Amino acid sequence: MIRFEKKNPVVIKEDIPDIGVKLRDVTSVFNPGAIKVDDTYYLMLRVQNRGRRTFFIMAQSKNGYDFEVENKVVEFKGIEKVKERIYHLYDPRLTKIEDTYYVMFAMEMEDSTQLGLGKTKDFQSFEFVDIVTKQDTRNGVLFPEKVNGKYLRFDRPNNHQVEGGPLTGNSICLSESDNLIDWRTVAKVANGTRFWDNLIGSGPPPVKTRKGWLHVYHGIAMHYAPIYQVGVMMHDLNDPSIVISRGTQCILEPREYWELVGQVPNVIFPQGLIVEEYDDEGFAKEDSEVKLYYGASDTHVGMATSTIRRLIEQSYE
Ligand code: BMA
Repeated sequence: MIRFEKKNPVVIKEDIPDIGVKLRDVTSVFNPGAIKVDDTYYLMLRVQNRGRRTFFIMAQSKNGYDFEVENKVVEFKGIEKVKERIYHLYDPRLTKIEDTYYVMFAMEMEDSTQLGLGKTKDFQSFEFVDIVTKQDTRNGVLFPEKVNGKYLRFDRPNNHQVEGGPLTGNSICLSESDNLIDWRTVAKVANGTRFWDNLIGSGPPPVKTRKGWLHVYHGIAMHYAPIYQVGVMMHDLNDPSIVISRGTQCILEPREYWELVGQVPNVIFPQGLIVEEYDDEGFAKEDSEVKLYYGASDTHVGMATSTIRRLIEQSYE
């Protein structure tokens, strides 16, 4: 992938307006969900205040790199039905299914981290749907359409304890659902390797191409201090539990100072992938440019570009 040259990082903490006491002179802005509707690019930003609490704030752009950040926080109506204490919502991913935009995010609660689901039709008012996991899980990404009559998602159960570190995970699973609320794990689809991606989790939601589902993910090298990088694999169109190809090298790693240095150093965390062109049947065109939005060192938002063709190629390299 090639870092966007004109401007990077594309969103920094100085872009976040003063939204009152809780969000004044914030610490960082990172790990955004992204989606393009007609000619508008939307980011759902993860903004962290000085109490290191996370808030979601929407931003819009007409060119994909100059973003105007809203001066209000995203509130999910109905989230008060959750009786357990919620500490943070974080790492949102945006997927359009039929005429609704869904947000899947991590919910850090008293005893575990679960996946939550929200929805909106206009990016102005948001509704909380439900908690959609039963075991500690992060990195949930919804497929943009049903496959064989089922809603699908990739998710990453947290069943790997890093010594002295967080509960994390080393395999991505495929889950299915009839109603987007009750989910069943179908298969473990990919494990971490002994090389650059010891621990893994999905990045942005998968993209439908003529050659299969394109799946960008993050891989963590754990040999010393963790390094978060980006990788790519392809899955069978009719049965996404089948991995057709998986790159042996990362396709983007921390190199710029703003990726190497920050709140958590050495982190590129991909969460939003925008495909510029789809064909009439809804497949991403191979020549289409893609824009990847990522959190850089848990401090800023970066953007890199590529094409569908190149990403598919890299899943074979
Ligand atoms: C992961 C998540 C991300 C974060 C990354 C690097 O486990 O918590 O939100 O960006 O660690 O700190």
